[in-house]
Amino acid sequence: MDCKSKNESLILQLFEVSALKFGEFKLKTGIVSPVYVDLRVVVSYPSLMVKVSELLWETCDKLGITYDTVCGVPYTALPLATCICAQHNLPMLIRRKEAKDYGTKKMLEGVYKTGDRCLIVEDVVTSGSSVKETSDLLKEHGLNVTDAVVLLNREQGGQSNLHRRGINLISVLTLTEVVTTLFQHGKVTASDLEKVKEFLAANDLSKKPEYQNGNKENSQTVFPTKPKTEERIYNTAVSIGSSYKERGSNCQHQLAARIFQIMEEKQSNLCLSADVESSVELLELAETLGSAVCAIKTHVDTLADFSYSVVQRLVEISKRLNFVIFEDRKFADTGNTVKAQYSGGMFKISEWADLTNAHTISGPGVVQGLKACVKDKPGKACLLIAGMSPKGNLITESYTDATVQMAEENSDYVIGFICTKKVSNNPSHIHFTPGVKLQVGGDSLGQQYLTPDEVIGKRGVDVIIVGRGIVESENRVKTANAYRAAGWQAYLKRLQKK
Ligand code: S5P
Repeated sequence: MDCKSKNESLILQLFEVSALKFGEFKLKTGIVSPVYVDLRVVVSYPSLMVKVSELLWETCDKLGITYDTVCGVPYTALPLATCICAQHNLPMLIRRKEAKDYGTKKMLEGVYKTGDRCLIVEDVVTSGSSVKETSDLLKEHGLNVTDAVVLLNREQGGQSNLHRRGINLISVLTLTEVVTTLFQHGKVTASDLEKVKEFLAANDLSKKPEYQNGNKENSQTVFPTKPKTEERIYNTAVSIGSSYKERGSNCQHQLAARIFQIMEEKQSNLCLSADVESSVELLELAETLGSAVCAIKTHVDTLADFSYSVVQRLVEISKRLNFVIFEDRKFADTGNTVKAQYSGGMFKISEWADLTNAHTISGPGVVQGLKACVKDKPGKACLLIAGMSPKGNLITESYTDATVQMAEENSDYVIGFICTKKVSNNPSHIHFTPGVKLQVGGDSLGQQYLTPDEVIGKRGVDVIIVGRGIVESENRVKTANAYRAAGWQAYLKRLQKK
């Protein structure tokens, strides 16, 4: 049975068991709704419960969502999560709604490690507040939450509200699909269909501040990041787990599209960090390794003999060998200062670098300042530093969240991140990860290295940045090709898991 007919048969079954009712219902929020969804009854129909769980699992599987453990939002989704985990041999966690008043007083039951990725399972999403509460608790316990799967999305803004919180909501069914299918099968009237459509148009809770910031009933719980005024829903046919090719053909920014295209064409997700002090050596690296990489990252202020003609030569090589030039300037000052630093001085970075990067510590002004220098150059872009590789760095989860939010708000210029793991579910965002070597380890100054397999395969990033692993090797060409192959294999393996 294909997806469409599976959904159709499920909708009809849910209607038969009165999990979906039409009429006039006053919700706990006070809103009068023409439809009432009560999936609690599903537990009384074991074969239907298994069917629902399988569809939840399959929907995630098709999108290539990866996770280490699963947690159902109490209480209706608990048996659904249990069925998924039992059927697919997955570990599960149980969130308590109230702490026990005896014994350990734990709010989260089960075995997990810090950094484990947890998939949230939910029956119905309206404003998204219950998923958010569960995600908050999981995050407080050190788990990583990026995806939630729901049987029925009531399409009242829950997806946008959760997305602001960095959670990608995957839904098996939408209310529109449910009511349209029931109408096509003669189960509801044209007037029911119209009433639901009108209700949805008038009740987008992502536009209501009290819901944007969390649960209306519990206004103490607030999202840490500023709600966005304009929300962007991703095309669910293309996810962060899709191929570079698909992501490239669906993204708006010229440079992001170009990077995805180069990666696909050259089968390379390797960015060389050309950290050398001599211009001759920089150009030699570009000539010899340019064909194996998608980007070359520079620190021009470390060149002892910098002259503007060097970067002009570099641009010429980048065009010939088809790679992007990324100046790792890590801008971090006020908007006005970074504007001068980006376009002026002796480096004039905005003239020749396709890509640069910035810290977000000083707030959105940094992006505004940089953007102002290249407003007529659509091929220029910036990465925001959402995570760093060195030991003891001070970046926290809420800093990362706010950085992702800043990227969303500046999608005309920001195309991704420097990070050590996937931080955004936006398929247009490119994740660049430094601190990569074929062997794990570190240096004496705090650098920490992970392997291409770990960062691309497990942590879901897109581009590996490799410096000394290549530059200090005996045969740079051979080593660069080994990194290129390792990065690409890890990516192909990740795609196959989809
Ligand atoms: O967190 C970071 C961010 C960056 S951009 N950690 C990093 O190592 N980098 C840069 O990546 C760093 O400045 C250097 O240019 C490169 C890593 O070089 P490697 O020799 O340690 O591979």
